[in-house]
Amino acid sequence: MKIKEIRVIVTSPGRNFVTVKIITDEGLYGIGDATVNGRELAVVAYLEEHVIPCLIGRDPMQIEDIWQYLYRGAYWRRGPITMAAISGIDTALWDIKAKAANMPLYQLLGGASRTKIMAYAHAQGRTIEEVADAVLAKKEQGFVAIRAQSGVPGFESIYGIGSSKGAKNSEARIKNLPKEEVWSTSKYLRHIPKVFERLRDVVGWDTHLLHDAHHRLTPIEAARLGKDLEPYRLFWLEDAVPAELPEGYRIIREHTTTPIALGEVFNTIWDARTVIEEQLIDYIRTTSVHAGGVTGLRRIFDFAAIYHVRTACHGPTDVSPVAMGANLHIDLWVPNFGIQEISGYREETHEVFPHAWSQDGGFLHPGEAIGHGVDIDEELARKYPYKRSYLPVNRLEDGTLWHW
Ligand code: EZ4
Ligand code: CO
Repeated sequence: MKIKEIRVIVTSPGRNFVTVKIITDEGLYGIGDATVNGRELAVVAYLEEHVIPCLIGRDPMQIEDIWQYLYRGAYWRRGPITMAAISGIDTALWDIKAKAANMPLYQLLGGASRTKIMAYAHAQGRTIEEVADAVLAKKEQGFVAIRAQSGVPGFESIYGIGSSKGAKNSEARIKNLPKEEVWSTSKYLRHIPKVFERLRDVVGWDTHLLHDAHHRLTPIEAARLGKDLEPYRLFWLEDAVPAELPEGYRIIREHTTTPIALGEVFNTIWDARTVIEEQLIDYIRTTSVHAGGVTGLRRIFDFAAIYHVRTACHGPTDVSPVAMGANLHIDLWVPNFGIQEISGYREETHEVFPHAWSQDGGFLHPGEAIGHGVDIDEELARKYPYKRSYLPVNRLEDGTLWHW
């Protein structure tokens, strides 16, 4: 079997996605997600100009060799753009291999280790009561784990809480540039424990509660938040501190027993090495789209298992249904599974990416289709052209640029 053609499909059914489609001379094809939210076309150029010409005519069964060729062979290793490109190719190749083997991907990985995949949903609100209502609504839908994000008094719009009315007509919105938000760590740190105190009152103790600090704190601030949240027994505190300095997580660990999750922006096992090896985290949040495909993710997860670190694939709307499908196969197999995030997709997104994976209340399953079970309707995809789009940026009250 030979790789005959590789297409890069850019589509925007509600938001931008970059999808790789590898077609073989025997008619089998596979698809992979290569989306980097806000920097999509950089991956397209990387694939089209630098990766695809090297792969035409190669044996698609040699997944490991192709991975090494694209990783080591580039000389310039790692980084989100390179690794998303490798991820898209790798995921499509695993799709082809599983189809050739006439198996769902999880069988090729070693078979199912569980019958269903626990997922967590997002709940958010501007006020504590709005958050409480949103959490109860998700519980009602059958979720046993829920991430709760709250507005902070005095701020119109922050991460995880819908954009404010004012932002709709802002200059940034009109020019289609990044929206700017305002942030105060001290106000946030005072408010969040009150949110979780109330949430335990309304939801009880059987529902897992999670919270995402979205990389905004310093280690000692994160340590204090973790300590303040201990009475409410969080499932985890996510992305407390940017992990460019992974050793910073030692400070958090010294002070709190709140479990720590990290890794949605990691690209390789090297990014994850210190925090896993020193047991500074409890959940590793890498996914197939940003951490080197099925090949990269499996390697990270096996390494994590040695250190009692469990898996928790990132699953926002910008991780496409293709990567979601691949992640679910890994989730079903991986011995040290923890949880899977699902923030949900718009109807148009489901239509462009028909998938065998399914949701039943708060649990997911990859399905029994051969391959990873996710496809792309290319004709429909063409109806949703790419539109430049950015993540917001964040500033402190005095204008200092901060982490969003
Ligand atoms: O901000 O995927 O846990 N989920 C998250 C996400 C990220 C986006 C960035 O593209 O933090 O909402
Ligand atoms: Co997050």
